[in-house]
Amino acid sequence: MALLPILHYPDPRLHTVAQPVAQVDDTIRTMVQRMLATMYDAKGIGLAATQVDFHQRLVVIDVSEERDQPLVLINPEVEWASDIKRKGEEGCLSVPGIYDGVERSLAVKVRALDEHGQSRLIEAEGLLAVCIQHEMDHLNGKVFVQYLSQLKRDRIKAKLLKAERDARRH
Ligand code: QAP
Ligand code: CO
Repeated sequence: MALLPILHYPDPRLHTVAQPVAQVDDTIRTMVQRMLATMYDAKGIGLAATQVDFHQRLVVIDVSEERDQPLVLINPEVEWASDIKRKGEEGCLSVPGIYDGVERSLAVKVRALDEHGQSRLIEAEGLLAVCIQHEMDHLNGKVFVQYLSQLKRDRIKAKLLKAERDARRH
């Protein structure tokens, strides 16, 4: 399965708000397969379509140790989020090598379509709940570094732009 290039922060395309998937058809299912392959190859636990420059509301996740429990969320909507929040360490395939604390709801209930177009209610807590919130942010054009201070964000931007420059000079 062909891998997809992942956009890196501060690419402005990461701030695009994704459109709803109109129909779960073979085009979407192919995109799901390519996104899963890309996520597993990059050793990620979650990937939103926005990160591969496809601006429809589609997310893939696998938080299992064995990397054999793919979760596909199409047009996800939060039905409920716990008022109790906790700060946890996050990273992002679009922000390589950077990890910092972000506050998220401890648990969420999310309604989404699966790859067959079936509506499902996902009740998540722990790492899965954090991952779902992180990936749904991407669909709204939000990257986790936007929760950090301006100073940290500026440092991260500079570091990633330099890394990109150095990679290109090779
Ligand atoms: C989002 O992130 C997430 O910097 C998914 O060098 C992260 O898969 C949700 C990754 C943490 C909850 C907790 C990051 C891989 C993967 C890197 C990822 C890297 C290699 C990030
Ligand atoms: Co991310």
